[in-house]
Amino acid sequence: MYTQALNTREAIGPVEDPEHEARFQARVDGEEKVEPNDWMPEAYRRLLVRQISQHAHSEIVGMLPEGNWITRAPTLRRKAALLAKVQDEGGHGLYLYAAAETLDVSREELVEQLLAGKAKYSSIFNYPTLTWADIGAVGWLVDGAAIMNQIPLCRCSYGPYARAMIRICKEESFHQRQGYEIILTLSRGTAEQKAMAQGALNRWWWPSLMMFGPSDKESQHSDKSMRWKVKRFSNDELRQKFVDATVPQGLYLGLTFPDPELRFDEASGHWAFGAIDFDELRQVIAGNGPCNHERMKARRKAHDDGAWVREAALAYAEKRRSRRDTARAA
Ligand code: BYC
Repeated sequence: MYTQALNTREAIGPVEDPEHEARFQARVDGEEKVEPNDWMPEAYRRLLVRQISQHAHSEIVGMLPEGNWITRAPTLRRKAALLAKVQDEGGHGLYLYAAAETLDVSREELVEQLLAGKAKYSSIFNYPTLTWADIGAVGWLVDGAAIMNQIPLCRCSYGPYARAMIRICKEESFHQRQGYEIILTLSRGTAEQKAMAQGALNRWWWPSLMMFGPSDKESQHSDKSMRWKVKRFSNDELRQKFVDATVPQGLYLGLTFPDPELRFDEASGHWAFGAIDFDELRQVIAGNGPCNHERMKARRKAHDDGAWVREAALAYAEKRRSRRDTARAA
């Protein structure tokens, strides 16, 4: 892939070296961007490959629960918006795979890890979209959580990831509004429509909070990630920001959050919420969520069905290369 051509790191020097590491940390602390050909600690490279590839996989698998409703959207306007949104998610996956490829790993390798069940993707996409209101909830809550997590990634120390995130965040904010508008329309509709919106909030609220990952106490990567300015806020900090931003939006809709402990805490100025079921998150990440099996089956089928496209693209590239070689030789 072309992005790998950016990377000529073999010529740059040893991957573990305290002197280089101190200089690297000073650059990061000084808010300089790290670029593909710069020296970087091997652990920094691995942390980025892990996070960026999981992020790319999440975008691609995330197309499935929403793609499921394209043919059933209630109006042409809703259908066009949903189609564009799902296409955007595919585009986000592609920018992210391209960013990962600048780190000495190929897209083929990453996709293979996903299809073999060895790579993670966001837990949220292992929940089903049962009603049209769920499409609203995915936009409002899932994209809302994604934006909260991803805006700080625009300032991530690794240049290609940070730059990819700028465009992704612009598109995500449009997605969030389209979701909120669906839920707003339903919550101002008939009693049945309002009940649909409430049902979607009931189903998606807790899984959305789980998107931010384990608690700070349990998070394995946060320390390093914050030191290297990949992450700018901890999992719990971002989760709290999301709750503070989202609860007033839900109350404006006249909906009730499925959390009897949710209350505004005057002393801290934050919304306090009940305990998250982190066992459920662990189960979903381990492959035992409601839709893990179905999602992977759909991805494998799409990959197999697309084999002819990849073969045709390779054959076409080979034909162009050999025509160019012949023309040069003449
Ligand atoms: N689901 O040490 P921790 C989207 C894993 S796409 C699954 O805190 P870290 C959208 C974690 O990977 C949304 N796994 O990790 C698309 C690690 O396992 P490994 C995706 C999770 O990296 C379409 C272990 O648990 N967004 O927005 O410091 C339509 C320990 O965690 C989850 C991104 O990928 C989870 N929820 O923090 C609509 C954003 N949480 O790798 C919307 C970029 C944790 O050691 N990623 N794990 O095997 C991040 O910001 C961070 O990677 C996380 C986790 C906050 C997710």
